[in-house]
Amino acid sequence: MKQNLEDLKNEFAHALETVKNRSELVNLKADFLGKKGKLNSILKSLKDASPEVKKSLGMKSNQLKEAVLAGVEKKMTHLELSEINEGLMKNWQDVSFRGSVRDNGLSAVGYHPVSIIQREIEDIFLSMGFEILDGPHIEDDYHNFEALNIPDTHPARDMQDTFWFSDMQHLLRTHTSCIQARGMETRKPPFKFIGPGKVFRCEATDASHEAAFHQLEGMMVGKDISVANLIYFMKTLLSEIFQKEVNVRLRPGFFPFVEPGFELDIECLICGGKGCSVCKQSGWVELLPCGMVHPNVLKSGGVDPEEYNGFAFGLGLDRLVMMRYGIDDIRHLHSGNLSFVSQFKAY
Ligand code: FA5
Repeated sequence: MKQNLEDLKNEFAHALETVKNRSELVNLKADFLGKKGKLNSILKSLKDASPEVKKSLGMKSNQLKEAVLAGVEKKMTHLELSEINEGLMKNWQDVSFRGSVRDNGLSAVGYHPVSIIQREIEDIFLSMGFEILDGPHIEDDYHNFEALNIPDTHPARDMQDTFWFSDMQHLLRTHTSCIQARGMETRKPPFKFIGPGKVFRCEATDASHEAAFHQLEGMMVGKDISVANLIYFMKTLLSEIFQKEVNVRLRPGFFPFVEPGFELDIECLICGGKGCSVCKQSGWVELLPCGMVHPNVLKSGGVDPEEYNGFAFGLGLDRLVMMRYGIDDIRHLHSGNLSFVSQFKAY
């Protein structure tokens, strides 16, 4: 019987060497230690042996059992490591290897649709003699509000929910109209410029609202500028962008920095004016608030309102993009999804 246990030990050691994977190992373990396994069948044959024999062989069989368990565990660790290494070798990539296609972010993906339209508008206004200005995202209270005829106590401050810095003097600009304020400070009339950029409002998002979105400001200051000039530039802009007639409506709008002020809405091109989540079932999308620059704003910018006047507008770029491409939710524009961006024609 002792010999049988000795033979079983050798048989196990030999079988263990030939095991190639984890399922073979599990089977081997069952074959030796399972209920109907080889060790148990030896032990069963001991039932009629004397107590001394049972005692001595019982000890030996326990030792064998422990040796089998230890062997299985060691082999299992070895097999697991080999599997991991094999997987790594199969998926190995030389990260320093230079690919045959170089993607500079434009060939495969293209410009973001907001950039495409922004550049088109910049070209339209450059061709009409406008300058392109930039301004800081972090603004001061003066340029975002005060210089635009919105003093500290003015209720219009609540029209735009502001992200303030802890000093309560600086903020993330809520509109590109601050570019007007800064542009006037460094120019003598006549002048005309546009100022595109990102703006920020502490607002809940929905199909047509984002907390960070894009506007494009425009301003023209000179002598005898009229609402007719303003409407001419707005119409030129829209017909160039859409390359077709679009239905617009002009209605009175209140902004402290213009007088009179207007809201130029475009008929919703997502639903054709029938009503949808983008136009909030109204059939119209607020796109282009505008108006004649308020004399107080001209004064703050160092321009004499007795001699000069002008118009200003603040285009909602994201909504314009949505209308042109038929995008039914503004959040697609900020999703960071490259497959979404790659649908749009590069500039
Ligand atoms: C303004 O921001 C004014 N500064 C515009 C202006 C400039 C008026 C010059 C007169 C003269 P308003 O808050 O309405 O106005 O925003 C302008 C446009 O930005 C809106 O018509 C809309 O197209 C877009 N817009 C406003 N809020 C959001 C938002 N949360 N998400 C996306 N687009 C928005």
